[in-house]
Amino acid sequence: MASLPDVMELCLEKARDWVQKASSIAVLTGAGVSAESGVPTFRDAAGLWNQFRPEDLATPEAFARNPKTVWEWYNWRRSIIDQARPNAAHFALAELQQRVSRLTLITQNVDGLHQEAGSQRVLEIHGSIWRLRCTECGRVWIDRSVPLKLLPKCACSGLARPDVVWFGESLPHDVWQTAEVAASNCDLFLAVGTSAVVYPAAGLAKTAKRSGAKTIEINLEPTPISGFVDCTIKGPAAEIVPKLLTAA
Ligand code: BJW
Ligand code: ZN
Repeated sequence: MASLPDVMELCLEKARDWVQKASSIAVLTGAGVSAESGVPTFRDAAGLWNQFRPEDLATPEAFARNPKTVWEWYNWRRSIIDQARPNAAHFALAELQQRVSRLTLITQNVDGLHQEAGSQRVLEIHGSIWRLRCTECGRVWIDRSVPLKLLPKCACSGLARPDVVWFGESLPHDVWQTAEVAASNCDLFLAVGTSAVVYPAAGLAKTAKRSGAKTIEINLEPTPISGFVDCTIKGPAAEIVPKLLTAA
């Protein structure tokens, strides 16, 4: 009987083969892809949601109740992300985009590390921690200052909020549409470092599978999508993703 490392090797071989043959790839990344860059995840043992309550910090109601508390938390996270650099997984995905005729990178991350690694046309379905949005006029702008002077205001004097997607909020319509189309039309779908519990992002793997794509998951732990993807590779993203690009 094949041992566990053998099964993993076989899976990696299969995944490499699919990557080499694919002409259209969609990749969904989550916090796990930035973990090795020092950016905290949400739901791991040391994750943000084990230290903070999402209902106090990541809902529009929380911001309306106490914008200063929410902004202080985002300022703290901005300071961590500001020090972080892309890791080997970010760089490998950027390189893969150069090699494949079509690669759509869909990220739930707000840190901007994929773009810093060189990925193009990144679909930030949960927004960006570096963008601000006016709660009055809706204007959006980039401010990379760390720390941000609180409370930030728009030119119209309206209060600004982080341009991220909180629980109960809609995803940016066009960005989400493009992500769904990419998942429906790809021949290979990769889910990297996501717990696959937050919807609608978590539904993209099933969309891809239903449309006939091969599906691969890379994660340290099993997730709700592990049961139906074609292949789960257990391991750190910064080690496994570069291996997908090497010759089989
Ligand atoms: C490693 C690793 C390493 C670690 N290598 N791996 C259907 C069913 C049930 C509920 C809902 C539903 N539809 C909607 C909902 C409600 C809700 C929801 O999903 N709730 C569930 C939690 C129950 N969804 C919403 O409210 C969403 N809005 C919405 O649906 O509007 C309707 C609509 C739909 C379609 C179009 C238009 C409108 C909004 C969700 C917003 C989520 N916001 C946050 C905060 C973003 C801003 C910020 O960063 O501050 O997004 S919450 C947080 O979770 C963040 C993340 O992007 C998101 C996902 O987390 P992620 O990335 O998966 O991280 P973790 O920590 O959970 O997992 C890390 C994984 O990595 C783990 O598995 C580790 O094992 C692994 N890992 N190190 C490889 N080195
Ligand atoms: Zn304004």
